[in-house]
Amino acid sequence: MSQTIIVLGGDGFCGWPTSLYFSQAGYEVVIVDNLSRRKIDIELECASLTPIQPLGRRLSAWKEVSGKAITFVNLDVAVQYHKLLTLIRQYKPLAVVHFAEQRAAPYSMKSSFHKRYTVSNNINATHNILAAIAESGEDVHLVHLGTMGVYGYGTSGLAIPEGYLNVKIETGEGNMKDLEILYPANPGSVYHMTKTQDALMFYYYNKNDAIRVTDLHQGIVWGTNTEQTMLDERLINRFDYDGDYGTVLNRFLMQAAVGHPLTVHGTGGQTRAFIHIRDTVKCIRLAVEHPPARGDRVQIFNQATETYQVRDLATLVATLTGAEVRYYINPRKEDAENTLRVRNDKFLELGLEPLTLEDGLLEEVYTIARKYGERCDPDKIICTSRWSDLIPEDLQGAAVPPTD
Ligand code: NAD
Ligand code: USQ
Repeated sequence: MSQTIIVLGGDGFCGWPTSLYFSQAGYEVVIVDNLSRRKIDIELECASLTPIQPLGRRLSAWKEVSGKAITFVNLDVAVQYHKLLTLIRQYKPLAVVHFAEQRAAPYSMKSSFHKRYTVSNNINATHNILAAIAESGEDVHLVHLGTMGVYGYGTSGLAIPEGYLNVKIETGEGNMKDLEILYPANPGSVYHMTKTQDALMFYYYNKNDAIRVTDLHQGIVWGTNTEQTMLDERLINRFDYDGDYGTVLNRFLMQAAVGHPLTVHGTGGQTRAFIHIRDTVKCIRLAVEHPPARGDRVQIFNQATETYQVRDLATLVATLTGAEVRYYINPRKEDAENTLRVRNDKFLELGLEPLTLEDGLLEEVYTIARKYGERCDPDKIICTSRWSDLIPEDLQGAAVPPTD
């Protein structure tokens, strides 16, 4: 059986450490990436807090350190369909891991250009890979990085199930029928909307072409290093901190490191699901090694290990570092407060032993942020992308702190 894994988006924050993890484990890894994320850094006039190396240098460093080669193919998955098809026919991979999408919600909301780019890139990328697997006739397992955000962030009351929801519907004359449906989609940004569309494409191609698909509904990834990226400075992973691409916990740790107030949006009552990057890579390997059988429906795992309220995270980071917590007008349209419980039994059953915020890794991220703090451009910290024109443009001012 083929031991090749094609990693679409393998130069990115999750894709790079995943590629190294599979390579270390003895798989043949082929990275496909069009380097669009690096080009977006140029557009935003911002760069990773950590000094990530050009991909060629990363790969030669990995060869030097591990003795293992990773192949790189520069290809736009959303556009270069025939090259993608040829690649699948050539390698007949065991699995394709699909990270190759525009993944920042604020970036997707900056302007009509950014909305249209995100839709066109993400939906075409996902459709191209599905169509290519179908046309190739190869039995390839597609593992996709989706998001917890497909479920929405209202307070539903129930622990979010893994993809499917059991419902009862009235069929008339008082008769009830049990149904299992995809959990209703409730996206909170154009980016999240593309992930809900991906889910329908998986449903269709699975039904029509029996493509084996695992969709990983992942929470917010925090941390930066994995065992492999720590082996050599040249292998260092990306650390996004800016208002578009930086995610909340890494941002708070970086802000504390450079002496900026922690930027809590609104009341900080938003509850979100989290996972450390070291658990991300483990989960993806577990998913690759536990594919659904051919003919099985789309397999959905919730890839999250903890839930936290944003203001509690700010308090935690402030306690650890002495940073000031500041409340900003929320640039997003989202519930001011929500509760969230998430089922993650499937990964636990497969043996995942989750890392938690108590495992000392906050300190590790803070140390990295302090080490590279001078690379931070303070002008890029505040989120300027607004969800609606109704939200005031001047977000610099502090808003009223929450009341209990
Ligand atoms: P990233 O932007 O760092 O990496 C994505 C990579 O894909 C980049 O290297 C980019 O150049 C590449 N890419 C994008 N479009 C492409 C295309 N058309 N053709 C070829 N390459 C393309 O993002 P990330 O944080 O690594 O996220 C990866 C995936 O995981 C995304 O799909 C995202 O939705 C999902 N995810 C991320 C997080 C998180 O907190 N980072 C959380 C949940 C889910
Ligand atoms: N937030 C702040 N202050 C900040 C930044 C964010 O209070 O400085 C708040 C936001 O308003 C939001 C929450 O923190 O309520 C999370 O924001 P985020 O930017 O950390 O995460 P999000 O936009 O949801 O997106 C990230 C990834 C995305 C992934 C998603 C998983 O960028 O790719 O899909 O997390 S999830 O949130 O579970 O849908």
